[in-house]
Amino acid sequence: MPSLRETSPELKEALEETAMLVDKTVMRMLPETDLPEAQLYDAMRYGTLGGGKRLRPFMVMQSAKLFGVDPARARRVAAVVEMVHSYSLIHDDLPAMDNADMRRGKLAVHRAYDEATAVLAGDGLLTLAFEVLSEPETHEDPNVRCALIAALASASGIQGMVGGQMLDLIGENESFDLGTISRLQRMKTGKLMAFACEAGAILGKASDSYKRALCSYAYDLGLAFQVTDDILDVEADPSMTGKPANQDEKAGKATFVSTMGKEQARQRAEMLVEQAIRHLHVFQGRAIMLEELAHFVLRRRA
Ligand code: GRG
Repeated sequence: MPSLRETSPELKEALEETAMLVDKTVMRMLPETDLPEAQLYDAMRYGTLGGGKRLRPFMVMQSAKLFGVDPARARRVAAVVEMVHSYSLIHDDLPAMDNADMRRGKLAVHRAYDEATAVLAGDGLLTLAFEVLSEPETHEDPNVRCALIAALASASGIQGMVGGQMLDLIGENESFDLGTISRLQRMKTGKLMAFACEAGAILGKASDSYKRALCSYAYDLGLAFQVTDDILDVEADPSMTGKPANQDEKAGKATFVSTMGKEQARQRAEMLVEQAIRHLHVFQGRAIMLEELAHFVLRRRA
């Protein structure tokens, strides 16, 4: 079993550096404006910047490093993934979905602005993400740009996050078995993480076997992440998570904790992290930061 070791100073530093670089990149893509529609830009910046662990951008930067990708290109894709993730959080918080007032320790976008602005801010982030991927600065080879666009569309669309979110909403009125919960979470959370990990390999034109290893790591890690999310929902301090506790139970959702109990859920998360790390062995120790990230997911309190 993996040990519950402290977050290493190297990982902490690398996560902070990624957050800083990604925020700078997003700010360049979403500049302040005095156009009459400035409120939309403000809401998009508000929903993306300042807060969040930046796990997905970190996955992009680290996987890109494995294949010697130009960090400026990797940063653009890292910003893209964070924009798509932020869009999903903005829409997830809307009254029609999770109806959450708080996100990342501050008012959710629809509370800080209004519902229509939150819908448009999410739409704006999702579409901007694809626009950025289509630009030659992302990669000079149009085949690589197309591959990135296709992979992100599949990760975020009906076979991925959007489909997973639909299942999640259905799950409020139906009791899902463990297999269906796992499929839901793989779609809702795992697929975008898999894109984040695979993106570096796509940018670096790496072999399919490396891509497969990174995706397998991401799926196991994504599931472990979701199991810990379910555990945090029942036991975490809202001042750390930035959102109220027991949301899943209130919404009547079947989770890993409600289905298998907290202790078994914790063991499952540990097993998944161990499995995720095993997929990285093909990199012969060069993916140490991704290994550290897997341990971090197990320990996280937010
Ligand atoms: C609305 C299309 C659409 C999809 C929403 C991902 C998602 C689907 C909703 C997020 C709701 C949620 C709490 C999911 C649990 C796992 C998860 C993705 C948590 C948030 O990710 P973190 O912890 O967030 O990486 P930060 O704030 O650190 O970026």
